[in-house]
Amino acid sequence: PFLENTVTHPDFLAGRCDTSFIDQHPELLTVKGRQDRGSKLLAFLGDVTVNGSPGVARKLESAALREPPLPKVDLTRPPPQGTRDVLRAEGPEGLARWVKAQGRLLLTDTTMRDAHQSLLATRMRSYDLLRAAPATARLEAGLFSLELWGGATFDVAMRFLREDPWDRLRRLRAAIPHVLFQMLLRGSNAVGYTNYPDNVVRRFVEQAAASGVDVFRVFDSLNWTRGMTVAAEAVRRSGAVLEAAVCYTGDLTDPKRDKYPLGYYVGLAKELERMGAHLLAIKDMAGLLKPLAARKLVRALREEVGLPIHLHTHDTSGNGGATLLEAAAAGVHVVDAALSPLSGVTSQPSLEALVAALAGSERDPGLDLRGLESLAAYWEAVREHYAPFESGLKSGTTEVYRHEIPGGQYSNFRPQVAGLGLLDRWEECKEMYRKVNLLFGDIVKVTPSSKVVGDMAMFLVKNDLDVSDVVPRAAELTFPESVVGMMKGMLGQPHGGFPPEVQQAILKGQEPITCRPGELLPPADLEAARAEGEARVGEKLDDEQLLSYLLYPQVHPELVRHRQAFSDTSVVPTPIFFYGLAPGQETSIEIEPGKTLIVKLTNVGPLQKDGTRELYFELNGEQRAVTVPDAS
Ligand code: 3PY
Ligand code: ZN
Repeated sequence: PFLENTVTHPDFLAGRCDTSFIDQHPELLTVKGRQDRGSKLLAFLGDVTVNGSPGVARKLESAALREPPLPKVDLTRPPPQGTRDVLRAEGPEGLARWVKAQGRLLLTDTTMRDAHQSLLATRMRSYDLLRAAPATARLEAGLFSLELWGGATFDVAMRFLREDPWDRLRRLRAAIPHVLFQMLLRGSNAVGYTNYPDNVVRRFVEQAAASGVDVFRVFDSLNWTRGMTVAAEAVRRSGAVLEAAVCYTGDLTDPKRDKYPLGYYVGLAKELERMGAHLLAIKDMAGLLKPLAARKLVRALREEVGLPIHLHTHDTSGNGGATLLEAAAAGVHVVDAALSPLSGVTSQPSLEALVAALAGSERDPGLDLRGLESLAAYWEAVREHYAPFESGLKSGTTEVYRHEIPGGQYSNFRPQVAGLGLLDRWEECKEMYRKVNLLFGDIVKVTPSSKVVGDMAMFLVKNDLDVSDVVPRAAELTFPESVVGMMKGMLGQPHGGFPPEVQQAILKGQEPITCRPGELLPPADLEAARAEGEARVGEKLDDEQLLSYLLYPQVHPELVRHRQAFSDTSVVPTPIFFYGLAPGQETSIEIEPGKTLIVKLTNVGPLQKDGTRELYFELNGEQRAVTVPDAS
């Protein structure tokens, strides 16, 4: 019925049948009854084999990719106890006391979130995360936490990987019961790019805590603490750990850059302490915190603030490891690092290198290096599967001290620039990013404020303009919506305000707001949204799905339609998911524990007059044919 419906559909006949065709026409699949899971997966495999995967510009040969070697660990023994047991026994305040009482340096492994966000455009699939989970639970039992959720992963999982971020969280939680799970929450922007109504932010936090998040790193993209209050309260009420972040920008070692002196950070940290934070994060999202600045900052915060301090940096300059060691010497309690194959440059510094550097010292993290190396061998092979998503940056660069592009944005900014056909002007785009930051008054740049600076930089380069054109030529220019929104106050208020002449020019007479944007948004009617979402996808939405819909009302229905058409494709091995099969190639897909499909592509038929191809498969030894619209 699927094929019959498809090839007679008017859009299809008119050639409007790119890879989103099926997503937009789920009715094709339901008109004449449900298909079994095997057929749906074959339809998916046929589609990716013929049409490729959205966003994959360069197709790899999936058969040539090696199988990532899993560490040899005894999985019959339960994973050891860990920090989550401390939280359960002592509560968030007790956990904070426990952290302060440790002499060893505690570590957070960011491999499963920021590392791939910063190196591979956030494309790491649950398939690869889940396979590593049982070994991680055992070999990294001594970590402070695993950062594995939030930031851009929520959006990218749904939009590009076509998988459910909640499902990822729940399944990782089941496999790793004893290590704290940490997520990155963008204050009132939650895991999105705009402001959400307060009740949506609250419900999101409650649900994330219920589904498995223990530690919420909450930040505001302009360091505007008022923008963090709703999320912070919700985290505390849920019984989870509130790790409130001060975002670091500028340069504490440069007396000429005096907009953000030590006192600025200490003042902010005290505000966050008063807000009820259990831990304080220094969030150095671009890797601007030089080693000597880290020493100064950690010392000052230890003296002036009672909270345990958790440092997050990026290794973009190549100085990240030195920054962590200086911070460790100055008494930081926890630091972020990533397993070596996903460390370095725009990601975090290497976790194993840090463990090795501190071995035998009073800050020895106490993790087994050999065990970490065996996990690293797995991730090294996994990374090879994601080659088309590499950002292209091969080595550290001190340029970051000038352009100040966050690590998590860098791997996305370049493809955006390429998408606008501006890659040959990449150097100019980075320089424009720097100039736009200064035009806006030298602001904190982290999602979403960093995206606004990036949008403006691309806008100016694309239109052959300079920052000096913005004020005099404002009347004739249509600035990006995100830029207007930020100038209007929709991301909150920056330290010192926006330069008034720039703000007025961009707003063209609109009045900026100074209140918390969430105060202007009426509460979302959750049950009405649920009914609307259910009507759009033709199935029930549970509380998790409702939140996905509230945060991403366009993307979530596409995810559901993808599942309706193709079933849950998160079970497909990564090389096949992105690059499809070649004739003669076989793969096995475990659709649920103990239930495996063996799929072999035997042949790909020629292009038919109607724009389709016939693909011939063997599914568990049985011949099957699939007709796929060829979008090329
Ligand atoms: C995010 O918000 O996704 C970030 O990683 C910010 O650094
Ligand atoms: Zn980061």
